[in-house]
Amino acid sequence: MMEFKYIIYEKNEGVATITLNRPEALNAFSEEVINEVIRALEDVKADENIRVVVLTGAGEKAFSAGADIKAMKGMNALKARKLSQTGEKLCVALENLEKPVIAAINGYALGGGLEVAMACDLRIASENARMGQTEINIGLIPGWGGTQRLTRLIGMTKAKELVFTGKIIDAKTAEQLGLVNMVVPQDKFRETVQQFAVELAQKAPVAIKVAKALINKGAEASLDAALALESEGFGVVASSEDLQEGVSAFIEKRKPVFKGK
Ligand code: DAK
Repeated sequence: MMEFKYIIYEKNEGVATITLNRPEALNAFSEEVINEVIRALEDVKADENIRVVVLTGAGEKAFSAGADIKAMKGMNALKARKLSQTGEKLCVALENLEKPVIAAINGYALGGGLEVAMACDLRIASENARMGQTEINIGLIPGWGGTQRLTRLIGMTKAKELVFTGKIIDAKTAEQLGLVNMVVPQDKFRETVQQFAVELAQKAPVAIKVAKALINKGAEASLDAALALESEGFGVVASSEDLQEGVSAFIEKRKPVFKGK
């Protein structure tokens, strides 16, 4: 088993759960935390039994209250640059992972905490979740893609409002803005997330992998180029064993068992 100090890494029913585990600091992202999450994601990548990742926070209060503010005191340009690069590396690792990642937002997701949640594919919030790009309050701007990913997710009007004011919104508002996929009562949160993740883990892995890449890459391309990419991806998925299994299962009126091949 891998050794970690700041995260808990578990595997269950095809789902890997990475829990940020510094509840005394509201799971703030220090460089060590980020590097441990990146290391866990490398294991996820190598483990073909793992089909879905859940990223969440320990305790009842926070997913993550953002970058570690205490570590920023007296930070020079080189250290800030390193912190920015490490955080970006994590976000890119989440986006490029060929498996879906669910951010299970169990409380505050502020600043860098929200940015990391936005680099995940889906966001499930508990009723007590609170989200915001609060950097402005300490004289900063989002530095792990928040100005860009937030805008792509909810549009310029609301993105500017959140980034300029630093206000914290509740789970319901986040759902209305399209920032989270769903809101779940707090007492059913962990089990609902796991159930959702297990269902996702049973979907065809090749199709999910290609769909994730197409949606991410397509967002950066012209419609023409993106549609061409979709055709290529469709070709790949159509030649998968998973498709043959899906078709056979349909004809035989049974549940498909996908292998990711
Ligand atoms: N970092 C470090 N410690 C934090 C923290 C954080 N972000 N947030 C909370 N804590 C610590 C608190 O200091 C406190 O520690 P002790 O005093 O007990 O030692 C403990 O967690 C519990 O917090 P509170 O006592 O404050 O709890 P409350 O319930 O009263 O308040 C709160 C909860 C979430 C409203 C409050 O803690 C808060 O406002 N926290 C700060 C949230 C925030 O502004 N987050 C955004 C941080 S800025 C960069 C790229 C990206 C970024 C930075 C640089 N580069 C390119 C260089 C990203 C920046 C950010 O994320």
